Amino acid sequence: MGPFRQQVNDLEPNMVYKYRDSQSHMSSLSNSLSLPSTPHRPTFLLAITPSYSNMSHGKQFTLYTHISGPNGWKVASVLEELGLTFESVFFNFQAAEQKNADYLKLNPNGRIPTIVDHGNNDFVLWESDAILLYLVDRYDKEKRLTVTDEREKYQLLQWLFFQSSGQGPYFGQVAWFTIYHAEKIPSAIERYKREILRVFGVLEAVLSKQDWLVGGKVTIADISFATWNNLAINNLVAGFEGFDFEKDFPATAAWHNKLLAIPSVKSVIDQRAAMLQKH
Ligand SMILES: N[C@@H](CCC(=O)N[C@@H](CS)C(=O)NCC(=O)O)C(=O)O
Repeated sequence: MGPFRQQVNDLEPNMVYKYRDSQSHMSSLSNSLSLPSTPHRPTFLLAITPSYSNMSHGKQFTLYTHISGPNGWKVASVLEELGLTFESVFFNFQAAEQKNADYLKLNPNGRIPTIVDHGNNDFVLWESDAILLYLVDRYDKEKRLTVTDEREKYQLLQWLFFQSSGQGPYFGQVAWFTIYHAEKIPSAIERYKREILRVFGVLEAVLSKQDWLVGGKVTIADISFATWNNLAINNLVAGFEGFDFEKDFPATAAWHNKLLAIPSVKSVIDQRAAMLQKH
């Protein structure tokens, strides 16, 4: 039991973890990032069922996620877009719930997101882009969010790999060095902010010639970038050396706005903002 945990054994016996955070104030930056900067005080936390997979919520998927983490919301948007039902279990990172021994049995990496597909013998999968691929391969029967041409399939993978190796981890370092790293190291902060601009530059070079990353239509490749980009634009590089998204990266801005107009993408961005406001 962590310092802020209260175990309630006779409530909601099949929920894994739920918490409600009574904390009312966080700085605007930490509000938008993975970890709250001030002490996090859940008013209750349930740590109950021994089984992470046999859920009784009746939804097809369980999604282990976090109210702020862009990678979890990305998965939620594709689940929503494909009309799949899911129950989100939000971890409290401050209480290190993502490192809980039971959760590590599902995801040895101790991070979010992880899904359990109760419609496929409780199949467990982690790494957000692997999850997106699984969802479209198995459940996107009309191949709306993916491609079928062989060369385009590899291009789709190329963008997903670039997102998971070149976008998410670098963008996350701005959050780390701005908020959580004990020492303030301006050169590190600057390096990663510049890396965000570099990634926007890569996207701009491509999107100034085509509307979508691959296949001439929106796919999971585009969607996989949306939540981190949104955080970067509105927060991580906001105000950095006169950063002006629309002016500096017009094609990427137009593409991003088209992504935000997709109901499932807009929905998760709005849900995230509303939850951060509340917590
Ligand atoms: N490449 C992974 C990254 C996962 C990741 O870093 N998730 C963050 C939240 S967005 C996390 O769980 N952080 C908590 C931690 O590092 O303990 C993916 O795309 O799923």
